[in-house]
Amino acid sequence: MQPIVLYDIPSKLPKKKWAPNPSKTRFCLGHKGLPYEVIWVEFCDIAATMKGIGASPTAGKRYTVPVIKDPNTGAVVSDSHAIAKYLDETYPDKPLIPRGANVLVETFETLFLNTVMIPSFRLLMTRTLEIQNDISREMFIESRLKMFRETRWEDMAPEGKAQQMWAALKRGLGVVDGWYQKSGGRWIMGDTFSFADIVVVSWMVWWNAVLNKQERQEVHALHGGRWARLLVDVNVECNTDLGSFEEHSHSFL
Ligand SMILES: N[C@@H](CCC(=O)N[C@@H](CS)C(=O)NCC(=O)O)C(=O)O
Repeated sequence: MQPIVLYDIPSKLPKKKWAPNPSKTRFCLGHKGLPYEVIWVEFCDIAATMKGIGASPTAGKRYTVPVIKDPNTGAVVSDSHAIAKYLDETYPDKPLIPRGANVLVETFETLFLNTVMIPSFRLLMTRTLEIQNDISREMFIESRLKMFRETRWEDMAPEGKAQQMWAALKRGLGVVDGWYQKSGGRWIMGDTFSFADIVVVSWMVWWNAVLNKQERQEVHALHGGRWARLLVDVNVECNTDLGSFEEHSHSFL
């Protein structure tokens, strides 16, 4: 089998990886044990590169990553959920989305985003600017200001509001902790590992890349250490190495 090509965004971090959506695809490919290689695309080059390979835009008609190009079938697939479905259809061993659970898994991410990410997005975006390569800074600022309907970067997450967003992230995690407690197993679907767990952990890969050490330790200690444990468990399940909360990948101190 020829390696699948994964398009991902680099950063200033030593291992370059940081972005939540491409992380989902890394976990998916790892879970299925499929060989892949990465093509790094700067944030400012995503649209041109994706148009160039014939990839479709995703929600909001934006060109985004992850995108995969599978030389074994000729397929070019955009969007982390569509990629998970494509991988299950084309390489059915070790399913990512259990039969019949498509809608539930997709709805799960919307709920997770609304509960944890939306209330804290602006804070994480301002932190993300710090790890963007210089070439992408301007475009990152411009596009995120437009996305959040702001005109000045300072208004994205001013000090007092940043504290509230940080508190909201932790509160949201408390809700998700409740879901895991009710699941009857260590995964969202009880004893069945699924794309839903990949979703949760992929957003954590982002936090791990942008939060400072103290903040990471705080998340680590929350809910009996659930999040650090889940990150390790998913990495084991997927045979991946996508960071842990102990790893000090970056410091803003
Ligand atoms: N629904 C898409 C969202 C993808 C997405 O937003 N990716 C981000 C990186 S994590 C991106 O490429 N952003 C480029 C932009 O906003 O211009 C998916 O699940 O793949």
